[in-house]
Amino acid sequence: MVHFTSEEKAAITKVWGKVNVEEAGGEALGRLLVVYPWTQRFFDSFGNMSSPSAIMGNPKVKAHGKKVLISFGDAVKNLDNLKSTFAKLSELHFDKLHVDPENFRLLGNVMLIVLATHFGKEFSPEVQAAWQKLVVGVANAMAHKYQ
Ligand code: HEG
Repeated sequence: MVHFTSEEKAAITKVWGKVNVEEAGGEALGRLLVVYPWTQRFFDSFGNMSSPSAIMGNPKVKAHGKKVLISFGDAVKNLDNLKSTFAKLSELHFDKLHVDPENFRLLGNVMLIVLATHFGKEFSPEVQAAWQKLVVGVANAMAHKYQ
């Protein structure tokens, strides 16, 4: 289980407060689909994903990315109990959606890249370290109900 110091919590919360979930969510999911094309198979109802620009401009990708990032925001509010926070979603992704949990880790890494590009110097090594722990914690929590 990941544990966050009060400094890490402060660093995570500060950055999160400035994240535009609509923009960053679409960008993170879009980049996941471009960088790891096999992840597109989960979204075959999303329409045109024929090129990186089609993916990044796809309104369904943007909408779903926003949904995922809003849900990710629950992690920021529940840093001390990620497992219970994501228990229901973990079950859904396992039972119904059949998403391989490795993809949660990939999405977490893409999230870090998006934050780094948006925040530049503000995304200092210490801030990155705190966020890195968070994305690992969320990926583990999302994988927790897999059996
Ligand atoms: Mg998932 C649905 C959250 C990673 C594929 N995802 C959802 C929903 C949420 C969510 C909140 C809507 C659930 C509902 O309708 O009740 N997803 C979520 C989080 C994370 C994640 C928090 C990781 C941190 N999801 C993820 C990844 C994939 C994926 C990596 C695939 C590569 N999610 C997926 C699919 C759906 C959802 C296929 C259903 C989409 C739909 O048909 O509406």
